[in-house]
Amino acid sequence: MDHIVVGAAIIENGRLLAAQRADPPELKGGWEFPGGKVDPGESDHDALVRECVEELGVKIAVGRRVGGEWPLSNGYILRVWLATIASGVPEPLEHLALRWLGPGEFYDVAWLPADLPIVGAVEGLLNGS
Ligand code: 9L3
Ligand code: MG
Repeated sequence: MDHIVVGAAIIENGRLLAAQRADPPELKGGWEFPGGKVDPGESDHDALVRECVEELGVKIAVGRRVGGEWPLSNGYILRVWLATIASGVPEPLEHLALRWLGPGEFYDVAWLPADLPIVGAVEGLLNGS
């Protein structure tokens, strides 16, 4: 669908996967939930699975939705789901780096402004609050 971006909050053993963007220049170095634009005719779910294969080389299992629609600065909206890794080990195929953030480390990276509020929502879901 037009203007929809999907992102994955991938959790493993209580740790959250953060990915450092390589581009565009204005976002380079910022940390995000991996994901990307939904293609025309593609479901959100299929786009999320596809993006995690392309960007990380892993097959994910999609879980609960994290909040509703998170605004992006370019008029797009971001939809985020919790996810776990079904197979593979994530590699930064399109990012500068990946980091697993343990409990208490969720704010140790410079999240993109759009993604930052989502981190709190992820924490809330994990803590059951
Ligand atoms: N974006 C922001 N936060 C995210 C993701 C996956 C994407 N967690 C923004 C960055 C780009 C746009 O959405 O401006 C499209 O993302 P991509 O297809 O370049 O990854
Ligand atoms: Mg992307």
